Amino acid sequence: MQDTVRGSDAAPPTSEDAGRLAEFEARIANGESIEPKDWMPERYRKQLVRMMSQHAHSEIVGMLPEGNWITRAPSLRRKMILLAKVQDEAGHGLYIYCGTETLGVSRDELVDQLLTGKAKYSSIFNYPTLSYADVGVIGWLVDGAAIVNQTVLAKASYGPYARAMVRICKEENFHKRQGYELVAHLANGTPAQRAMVQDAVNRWWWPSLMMFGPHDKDSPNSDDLLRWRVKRFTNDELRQRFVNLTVPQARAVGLTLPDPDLRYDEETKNWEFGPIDWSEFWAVVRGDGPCNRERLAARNKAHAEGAWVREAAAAYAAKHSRQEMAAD
Ligand code: FAQ
Repeated sequence: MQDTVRGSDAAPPTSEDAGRLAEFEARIANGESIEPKDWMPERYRKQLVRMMSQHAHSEIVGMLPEGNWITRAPSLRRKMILLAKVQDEAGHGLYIYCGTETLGVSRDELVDQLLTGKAKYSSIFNYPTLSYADVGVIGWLVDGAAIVNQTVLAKASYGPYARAMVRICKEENFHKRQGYELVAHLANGTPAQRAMVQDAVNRWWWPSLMMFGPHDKDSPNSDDLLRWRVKRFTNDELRQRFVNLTVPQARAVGLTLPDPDLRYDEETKNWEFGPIDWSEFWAVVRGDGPCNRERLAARNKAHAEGAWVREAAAAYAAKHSRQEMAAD
């Protein structure tokens, strides 16, 4: 399994550590950024490796559901947009793997955890993409949810992660806009197009709400992450923010959301929503979602087929380092 971050593996703090911990927490309280060579509690490092690696894996596995439609895009324009978007997700994965490596873990190790099924990645990418409308709805809802989460992570206390998020969020904004533009186009199209996009919304709505993680009371990692300002808001707070932003967008294009309990609360100014099916969420997280096995098989196949590229790149780097040493 991935490195545990549970309490039992932590050595009891020495008085020197207690002083360093107080200094570290004072820096965080002061809004300072923690950088790779700074002292940090082992638990902070492990929490970051856990969360950042899961995030990087999500970006890479997240290429698969939409990538499924690249060869069947309905026009050259749609194909170019989708290609650019899926390629961006690969870049996001690479920035975050690089950020995770600054915490003393190698990318090979992280990729191995993904390929052997030991690592988690976002539940959302274990659902199938059944029509081209799914491409629009993923951009609108899934990238929309990612933006709500990641805009806050751009202020996370760990510098390399926060800086990666700034750039990623700029690109995610383009992703969301292209998705919403496609959704609006279909919603204003023929009855068949309208039915297709409504069906996609019906399938992606609840899994999008699950992206924010379990309810706060069932979120064992939130305490550490909030105390050390990796997270700035809880899972439930960000989920609510997403719902509040998204309901008016659905209404603007005449689409409905599949929740009979959805209603606006004048007092809290929130869109209250119905219960989330957590048994579905945990089944997907455990590996029993509709596409978990397919996704891992696709990543393993791609990794095996890319072996010759990694070998050639390593041979090229070795050749250049020999040439540089000879020239010195
Ligand atoms: N799926 O204690 P918490 C994208 C696990 S966006 C699977 O609340 P935490 C863009 C969690 O790991 C998607 N597992 O955990 C894109 C933990 O298990 P562990 C990725 C989940 O960390 C768009 C356990 O449940 N974004 O890729 C999920 O405090 C379109 C208990 O949970 C990020 O990763 C889930 N949804 O809060 C790409 C953002 N939720 O590790 C392509 C960064 C929870 O103890 C196409 N991550 N779990 O064994 C975060 O903000 C946080 O890690 C949360 C979870 C909010 C995801």
